[in-house]
Amino acid sequence: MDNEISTQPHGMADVEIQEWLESLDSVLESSGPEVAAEILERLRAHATVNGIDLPFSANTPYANTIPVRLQPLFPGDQELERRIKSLIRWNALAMVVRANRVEHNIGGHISTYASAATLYEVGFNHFFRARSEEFEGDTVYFQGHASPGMYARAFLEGRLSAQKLENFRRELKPGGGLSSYPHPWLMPDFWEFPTVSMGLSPLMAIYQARFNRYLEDRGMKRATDAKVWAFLGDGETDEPESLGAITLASREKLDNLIFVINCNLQRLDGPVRGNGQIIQELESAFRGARWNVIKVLWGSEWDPIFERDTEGLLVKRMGELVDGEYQKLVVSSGAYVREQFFGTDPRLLQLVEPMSDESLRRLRLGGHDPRKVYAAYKAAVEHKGSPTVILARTIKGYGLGEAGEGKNITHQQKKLNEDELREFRSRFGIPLNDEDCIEVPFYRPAEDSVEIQYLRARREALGGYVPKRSIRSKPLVADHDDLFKEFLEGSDGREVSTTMAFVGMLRKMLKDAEIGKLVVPIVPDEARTFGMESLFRTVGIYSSVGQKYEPVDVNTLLYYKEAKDGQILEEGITEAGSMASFIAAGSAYATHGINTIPFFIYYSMFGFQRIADFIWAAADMRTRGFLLGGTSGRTTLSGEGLQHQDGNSQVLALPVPNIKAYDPAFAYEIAVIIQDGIRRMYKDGENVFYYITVMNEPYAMPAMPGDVKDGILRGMYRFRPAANAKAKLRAQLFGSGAILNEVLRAQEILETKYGVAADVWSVTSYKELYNDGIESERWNRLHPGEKARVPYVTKCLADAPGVLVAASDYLKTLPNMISKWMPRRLASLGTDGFGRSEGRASLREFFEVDSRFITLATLHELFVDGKIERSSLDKAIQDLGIHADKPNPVIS
Ligand SMILES: Cc1ncc(C[n+]2csc(CCOP(=O)(O)OP(=O)(O)O)c2C)c(N)n1
Ligand SMILES: [Mg+2]
Repeated sequence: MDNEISTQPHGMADVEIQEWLESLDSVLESSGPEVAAEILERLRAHATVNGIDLPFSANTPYANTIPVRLQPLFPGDQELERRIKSLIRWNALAMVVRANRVEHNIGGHISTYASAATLYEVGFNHFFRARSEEFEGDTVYFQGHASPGMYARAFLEGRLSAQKLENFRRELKPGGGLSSYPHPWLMPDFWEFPTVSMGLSPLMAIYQARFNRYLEDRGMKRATDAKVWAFLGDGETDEPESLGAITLASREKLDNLIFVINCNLQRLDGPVRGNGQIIQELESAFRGARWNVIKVLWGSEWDPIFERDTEGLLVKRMGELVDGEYQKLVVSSGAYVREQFFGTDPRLLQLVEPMSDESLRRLRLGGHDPRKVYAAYKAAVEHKGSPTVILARTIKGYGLGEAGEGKNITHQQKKLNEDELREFRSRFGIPLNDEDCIEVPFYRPAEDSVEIQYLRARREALGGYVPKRSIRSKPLVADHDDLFKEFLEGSDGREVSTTMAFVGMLRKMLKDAEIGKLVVPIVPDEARTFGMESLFRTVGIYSSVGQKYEPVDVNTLLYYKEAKDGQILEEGITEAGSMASFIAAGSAYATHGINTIPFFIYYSMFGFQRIADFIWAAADMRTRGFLLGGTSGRTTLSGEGLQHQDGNSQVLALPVPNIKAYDPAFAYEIAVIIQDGIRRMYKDGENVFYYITVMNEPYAMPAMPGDVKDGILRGMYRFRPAANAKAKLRAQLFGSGAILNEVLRAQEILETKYGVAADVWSVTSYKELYNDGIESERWNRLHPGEKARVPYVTKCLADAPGVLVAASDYLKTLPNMISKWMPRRLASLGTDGFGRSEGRASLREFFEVDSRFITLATLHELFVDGKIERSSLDKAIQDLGIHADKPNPVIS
C-alpha cells in the first residue's frame, strides 16, 4: 500500500511527478492558465505522436473547478443573506407542514428546496435580473419541487400574503391559493414556465436560449446579455429529454444559457447513482458536448485542508467514493468522517489532525456555500462561447436533521414532530419560542427590519421581482381579410392537397405587412414532405452562422439557403425540440413582448402521440400558435403503414383543454380557421392554440358555399344539401377531412342507385361540437329554472330528416361522442386499428370508410328503421362488392 502511494506505476518516483507539477505551477504563475493549457495540449499531441495511448477522459478530478485563488470576493452581506435564507427555509417548510396538518396527504415537498436554498438565494440576491421596460430580463426555469421556496421568498418580498401561503395546494379555497408547482395557467401573474414534468424544462430552456438568439439575429429584439437559467434535479437528468439537446446548445454557442444541476445525489426512491458518481457522469457528458462545466463540490471549510495536501491525496480519495457512500458520509458524525473517509491513509488523517470532530462534521458541501456558488455563477455569466452547466453538490433535505436530512425517505417527508421542528428552528435561528414554533407559523420580520430592507434593496438593484409573468405585447390590429380572401374562392378545378393549400397561405402570410415578420415556420426535417421547399429560398433557413458553404443545389431555384436572418426554424429530426421552439415562439408575447406566430408542421403521428407532454406544457404556458399535423388521416397517407398513418391525433387532442382541434377538408375551411385563430390569439389575446390536420391527397378545392364561416369554426355546417329534399328515403351524412370526398361520392351513389336523398355536412371539429355539447348540458344542470341551452349539433340537425351516418379518418369515438345530442341513432365509420402500407383505395376499403361502406351504412340504417327491405340491403352489399367476411380492421 505504502509503496503504491509513494511511487507511481512503472516505478516513477513521486519526486519526478512533483517536478513536473511544480514546473506547471510556475508556468501558471508566470504566464497564466491559457499558456498552461496550451502546453498541456501540446504535450498531449506530442505523446500521441510518440505512440502513447492516452485514454479519453472528459472528467476532471472530483474537486471544485474554480480554485480558491480565482475565487472572487463575495459582494453581499453574507450573514444577513444567511438569515434571510433561513427565514425562507422556515416558511417553505411551514407551508408544507401546515397544509398537511389541515388535510392529510395534500403533499408538498420540503427536501428539494432545503437542498437548493443557497443555489436560489445567491441567484435572487445577485444574479436574476427582472424584466423591465428597459431590459428584457433573465429567464429562469425553477425546479418544480422547489416551488415552496419560491413562494416563501415572495412572501418575504411582500408579494404573496400569508393567506395565500396558508392555501398552498389549495387553489380552490376562498381567496385562492398557490399551485403545487409552477403553472402559468393557474398563476398567470407569477409563473412563466411549467417545469414539474421532469426533463421538459432543460429542453425548453435550450430552445428558449436559441430562440432568443433567433430574435436577435432577425433584428426583432436588441442583443443583450440576458441569460436563461435552468435549475434541474440530478435525478431529472435521467429523463432522455434533459440531455437530449445539449449538443445543440454548444453547437449554437449559447453562452446565454446556464444549467444549474442540484446534485444532492438523491432522487425520490434513493440515490441517483448509489454505485457510481452522478456528478462525474454528468461532467463527462457535458464536457463531451463541449459545455463549460463548473463543479461546485466542496465548501470553503475544505480549502485549508486542500492547501495542506500537497500530494493530491485528498482529491484522489474524493474520487474513490461512490455516491451511496457519500450520501451517508455527509450526514454522519465527525468521528465517523475521520475514520471512514480520512482513515484510509495516515497522511490523510494527518491533514485533519488539527480539526475537532465537530469541525469535521461542519465541513460544508459546495452547493451550501454562498461564496462558492457565487463564484460559479459569476464565472458562468461571464463565460463566452459556450453554455455553462454548474454541478453543485448539496444534501437533500439539508437542515431537516433526523426528520430526513440525506435519508432515502426525505423526498416525501411532509410532517415533522415537535422535537424536529424545534431542532430546525434552532438550527436556522428562527425567532420563535418552543411553544410557538410547534404551531409552525409563517414568520415575516417587520417591514423596516434589516432583512426585509436588504432583500428589497437587492431585488430593486436587479430590476424587480422574479418570477413574474406579464403580457408585454401589443395586440395586432389588422383583420387580414385580404390575406385569406383568395383561398375562399376555390382552386378552379386544380387538384391540390390541403397541405399545399396551407403552404400557399403560409407563403402569403410571410409577405404580409403586419404579420409577415412575426410568422415562425418550424419543421423537423419535413419541409420537402409538405412541399415547403420553396420557402427555403424565399425566407431562408435560420442559421446563427449564416451559410459557410456553397450548397450542392445552389444552381437550382429552390436551393437550401441558410442565413443568419433566415426565418424558418429547420430543427432536424426532433419533434420535441421543434415543439420547444414552438413554445418559445408561442409564448414570446409574454417573455419578450413580441407576437411571434409559430406554425409548426410535422408528421401528425409524431405529434400528440410522441410529444404530448410538451403540448400539455405549452397549453399550461398559454402558448399561442398553430400546430399542423401533416400527412394526416389513417387512410389518406398511403403507403407508409402502421407507424405513420395517423387516425389518432384528433382523439389525442381532446384532453388538452385550450387547444382547438380541426380536421378541415377544404382550403377555405383552413383559411377561415387560421384567420380567426390569429384574431383570437393575437388580437383578442385569448389563451388558446390550434391543431389542424392537413392531408396530402390532391383534389379540387371548392369555393366556400355561402357564408359558412360560423359553422366551420363551430365544428359543422351543411356543405351540400340533397338534390331532392322531398324524397321518401332521407339521410344526413357527416364527413371530415379527406373522407368528406368519400361521403360526397356516397351521396351520389345513394341518390342515383338507391333513391336516397342525403345532405352532406362537413364536420370540421368534433372537439368543438363535443365541448359545446357538454357545456350546454352543464349549464342546464346548474340552471334548471332557465331556458335550456341547446347544443349546436342539435340545432343544426333540428329539421334534418333521415338516418345519420358519420365517417372520418380517425377513431369512431369522435362522432360517437357527440351522438347523444343528435336527434336519432348515429352510425359511425372510422379507422380504429393498425394501418397498412397500402394505397388509398385499399386502405379505405380495409378500414371500411370508402363511399361504398358509407353507402352500406346508410342503407343499413334505413333497413333497421324499416324503410327498406332486407333483400334490397343484401343486393346492395353484393352490388357494392363488399365482402362480409373480410378482416376486421380494428384488431387485425
Ligand atoms: C416526468 C416525471 N416523472 C416522475 C416525476 C415524479 N418525481 C417528482 S420529483 C422526483 C424525484 C426528483 O429527483 P431529482 O431530480 O434528483 O430532484 P431533487 O428533488 O432531488 O432535487 C420524481 C421521480 C415527475 N415529476 N416527472
Ligand atoms: Mg436529486
